[in-house]
Amino acid sequence: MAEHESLEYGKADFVLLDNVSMEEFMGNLKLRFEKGRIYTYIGEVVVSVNPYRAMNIYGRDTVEQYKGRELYERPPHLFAIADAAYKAMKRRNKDTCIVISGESGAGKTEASKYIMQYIAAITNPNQRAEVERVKNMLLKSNCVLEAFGNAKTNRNDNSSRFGKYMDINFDFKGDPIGGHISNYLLEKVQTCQKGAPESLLRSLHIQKDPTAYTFIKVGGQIKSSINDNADFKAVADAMKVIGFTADEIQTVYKILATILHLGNLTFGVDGDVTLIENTKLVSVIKDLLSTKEENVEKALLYRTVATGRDVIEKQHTTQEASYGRDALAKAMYERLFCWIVGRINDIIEVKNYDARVHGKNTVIGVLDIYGFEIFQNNSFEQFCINYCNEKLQQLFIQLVLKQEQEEYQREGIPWKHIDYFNNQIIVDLVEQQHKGIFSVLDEACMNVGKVTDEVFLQGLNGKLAKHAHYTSRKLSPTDKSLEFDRDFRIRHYAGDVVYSVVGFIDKNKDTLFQDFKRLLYNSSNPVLKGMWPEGKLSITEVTKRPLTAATLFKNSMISLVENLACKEPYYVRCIKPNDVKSPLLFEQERCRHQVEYLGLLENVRVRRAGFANRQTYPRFLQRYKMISEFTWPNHDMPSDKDAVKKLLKGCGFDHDVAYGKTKVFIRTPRTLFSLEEQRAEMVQRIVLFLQKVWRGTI
Ligand code: AOV
Ligand code: MG
Repeated sequence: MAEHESLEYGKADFVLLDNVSMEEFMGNLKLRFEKGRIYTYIGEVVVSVNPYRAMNIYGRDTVEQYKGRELYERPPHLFAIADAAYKAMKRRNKDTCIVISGESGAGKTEASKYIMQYIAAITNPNQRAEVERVKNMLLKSNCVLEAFGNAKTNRNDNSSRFGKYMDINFDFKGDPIGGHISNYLLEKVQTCQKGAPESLLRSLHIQKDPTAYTFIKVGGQIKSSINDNADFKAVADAMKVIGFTADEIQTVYKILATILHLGNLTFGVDGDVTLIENTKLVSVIKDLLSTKEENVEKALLYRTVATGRDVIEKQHTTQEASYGRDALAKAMYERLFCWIVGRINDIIEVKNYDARVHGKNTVIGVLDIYGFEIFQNNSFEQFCINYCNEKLQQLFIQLVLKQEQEEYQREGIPWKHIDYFNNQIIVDLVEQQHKGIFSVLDEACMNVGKVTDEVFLQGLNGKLAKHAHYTSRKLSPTDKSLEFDRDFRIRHYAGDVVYSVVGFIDKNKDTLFQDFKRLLYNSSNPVLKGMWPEGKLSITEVTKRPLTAATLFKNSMISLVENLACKEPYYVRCIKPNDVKSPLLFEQERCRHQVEYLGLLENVRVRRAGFANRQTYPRFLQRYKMISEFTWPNHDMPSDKDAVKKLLKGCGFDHDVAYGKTKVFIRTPRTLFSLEEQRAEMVQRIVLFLQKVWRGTI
């Protein structure tokens, strides 16, 4: 427990509160925030409050203070948790992960960057060039992914519109040798014009004024920070450093430009012929896509369909053409983003690592996802994002609240159960086979004939009418928060969210006409062509129904959680102090709500009643037997458990431990630290002794 700070800053660890009550918790959180102490522990969990101002606590000098230290030796900090994860990985050969959670704008992405920066700073003491290169690429990849995957929202000016999990691989020396990024569902077309130089804009036929582009206007506010130009350069440089070729970078620009131009395309009719109104744009687009004008036109206006053995070309209505245009823009952006992640992975993945020579390669994973969000209008994307947050909360419950308590029970340690809200019921509501919302959605999409959002909503109402966390306008007609017939509401762990069903079906099917895929595949630009391999298939060869967006997302979440659960987890719980991005304002009610739904009070209770460390008796003896005459070199007790008891009693630590059936539980980290110190001293003495024997002085 951190005891190194003056009490004027409050308690550095919530476990030290006199009484574990909401009032005391909030009092401490507020006091520390106001004193500029944005981090506080709950045991090994870091609670972080977004300061909304630059803090002078991430520099080289701070890194030095935390390097190699134990958690409780320094004031709470992200660096301490990063160091703990690093030590666990290095000393015990464990794969670890750092899970950062909290709602939109709470500071997750910033935290993930500081953690990466810390890991980069403390590794590679020998300045090996290859390791330096890898570190540089890992850091730069952040910048590129943010440029393409973040956007301004109502909740956060730099909101992550994709989830990111990054594994950093380490060699036996503890130096980073590579990495892998998994990305999760990118939300929406939110391209921002990134302050490109005039000459480039001209070559892409892009106007300097961002309001000239429909997609930028629709996509929310225009990101007009004064740094656009510098940002652009940073991204361009980062791509170069990572190893994107000039052709690849050019193609990226061309795709972005195409997407912007597509947004301005409009359709009209002449008699019964659908046509493109601004044909000049088609000519620009065909150049950007390295294809022929007639191909672009045809793909936008016609659809090839197979009816039995015949293949015919069916003309779009203007409405269908607009739908196709938007789907194309979105698909191109999403594919571009995934392609960028894939390219980065190709480049940063560990190569030539031979475990037989170098020992086990271990990883630290850092998870930074999109936080829980509620907008004015919530759709499929918010639904997925909020489900993702439910999954992570469930993991936290499993690992921190549930398993911990179950272990005490199993081991026969006296324990009074601590209650908490288990959100499994909401996770099931979304993902359960047959009955869950995703299943109902997939079913509705598979319907032959009537496939509409309303049919989906009827399905939900039919299956979930009695569910405590689900309701809809139809089921609760007098409920004022449900304004429209299309609304349904989920009671999430972090609050109620009203979703509109409009668009769920389309977004779930996520279909892009094969004609577009073929158009892009037939480009004479090999980079673009490479992004669309399925364009190779002719219409008669495309038979398999692709997995829906919901199914893909659900599967990716399940495997993410499985992956995290088999690592040693460290948690950062981020809190957003206010809605106005103020460094001064601590909105009591807002913060209390977050403390509540994050389950932090329960976390303190479990932690406080619990034990910081546990080890099986044989393992404990193996490590510490040398510090006691009763156990060194061997003990003559009836069991290892008795031997451990004798050892700890002899050292005077008996009061701070509990003896379970198979494990010894140590309450405070300080005790463990003392044991470690005594062991180190003993090792030193033995080494000296052996040296003397060797030199013949004994
Ligand atoms: P998020 O990742 O949790 O939201 P960010 O990490 O992007 O939130 O933080 C939002 C903003 O808060 C940043 O752009 C900074 O201005 C400020 N901020 C956060 N942490 C710090 C810090 N430690 N020091 C100074 N300023 C900070 V989202 O991605 O929307 O869920 O999707
Ligand atoms: Mg973020």
